[in-house]
Amino acid sequence: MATTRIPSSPAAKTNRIGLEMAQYKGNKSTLCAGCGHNAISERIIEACFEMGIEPYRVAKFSGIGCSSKSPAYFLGNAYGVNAVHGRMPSVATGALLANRHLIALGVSGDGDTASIGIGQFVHLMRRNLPLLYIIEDNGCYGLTKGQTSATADVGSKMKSGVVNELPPIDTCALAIQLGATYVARSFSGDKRQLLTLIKGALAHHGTSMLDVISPCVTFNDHEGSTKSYSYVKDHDSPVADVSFVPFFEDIAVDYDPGTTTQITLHDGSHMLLRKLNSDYDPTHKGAALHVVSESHDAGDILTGLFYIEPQKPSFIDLLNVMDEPLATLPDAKVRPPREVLDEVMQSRM
Ligand SMILES: Cc1ncc(C[n+]2csc(CCOP(=O)(O)OP(=O)(O)O)c2C)c(N)n1
Ligand code: SF4
Ligand SMILES: [Mg+2]
Repeated sequence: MATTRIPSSPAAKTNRIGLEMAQYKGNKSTLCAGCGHNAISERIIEACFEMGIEPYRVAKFSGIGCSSKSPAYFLGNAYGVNAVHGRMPSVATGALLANRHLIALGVSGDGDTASIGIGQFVHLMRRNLPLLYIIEDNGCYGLTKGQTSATADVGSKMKSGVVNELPPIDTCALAIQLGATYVARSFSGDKRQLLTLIKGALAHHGTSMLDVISPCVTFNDHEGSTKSYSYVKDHDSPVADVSFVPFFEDIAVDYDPGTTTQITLHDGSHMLLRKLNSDYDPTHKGAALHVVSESHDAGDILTGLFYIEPQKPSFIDLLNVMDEPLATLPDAKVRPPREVLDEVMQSRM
C-alpha cells in the first residue's frame, strides 16, 4: 500500500530528479530517543535523496520489532509491507517476482533475522535476490523488553544481570558463506561509513546484507554489554576506508591507485576501498570469511565492506523473469485459453 504524498517546499535544495529531502522522509519516529535505529533511518533517507532514487519505485519490507517498525519513519512515498515476525524474506521474494522493477529495501532486527527468522534468512541469502537487507542489530529483543538475541556475544551482560553464554550467530559470515553478493557491517553511530555502504548496496544488483550495530538505549546500553555505544566506539575496527562514487558523477578522484581497490557496480557506480589492512581483497570469499572470524578472536568489531561479487546473476535473472511486471499483466495474457488447457490435460507428462 502506498502511503501519503509529502508536498515539497519551493526554497529547499533538490536532487538530480528534482525532489527535496522532505520527500524522502516518513512519519515521526515513535522509537526511544537515542535508539540506533533512528540514525539508520536518517542515513537511508540521505542515501536515497543523494542518489536520486524515485521513492515510488521503492518497496519497504520488514518483520516485527522496534527495528521492523522503522520503515514507517522513512520514505513515506514508497510502498511498505510489515510481514509476520521473521517472515519478511518470503514476502519480499514474492513481491519482487511479481514486479522485478521494484527497488527492494528490507529492514529487520537481530531477533527477527537470527532467531525466529533464521530459516527464511538463510534461503534469502543463497538466492541472491536483488534486495538490500539491513539488520538493525542491538543484540536483544528491544520491543519485548530486552531478552538476549542470537547475535549477543559470549560474556555480554543483559540489563537483568544475566551473562550470555551461548555463541553468537555472525550474520555476515553466514551471508558470505551462503551466497549474498554484498556483505558489510557498520555502526549506527558512524554516519559516513554507514551512508556510503547504503549507497553502494542500493547500486548493487543482488542481495546486499548490511549488519548495523544499533544500540538499544533502553535495554542494552549499559556497562558489560558488547552492543552499547561506548563498547562499539572503543572496539570498532574498519577493514578498509570505503567511498562511493555514483554513476552520474565523474570518477576523477584523489585516491592513490597503489592503496585503493576500485569496484564497478551493476549501475556503473564505483566503490573505492582504501586498504587499511594491506592484503585485504573484498572480492575473495575465503579472505572475507577469514577476517570476520579473526576479528571475533581478537575481540574487535570489524566494520566495512567485507565481500562483494558484482557480476553474479540475481535470482530474478536466474529465473529469467520477464521484463513486464507479472503483477500488471492483463488477464488475457495470464489465463491460457481453454484449448491450451485441454492440450495440457491430454498430453502425457
Ligand atoms: C510469532 C511471534 N513470536 C514472538 C513475537 C514477540 N516478539 C515481537 S518483536 C520480538 C523480537 C524483536 O527483536 P528484534 O528483531 O531484535 O527487534 P528490536 O525490537 O530489537 O529492534 C518478539 C520476540 C511475535 N510478535 N510474533
Ligand atoms: S526499546 Fe530499544 S530498540 Fe526499542 S525503540 Fe527503545 S531503544 Fe530502540
Ligand atoms: Mg534487536
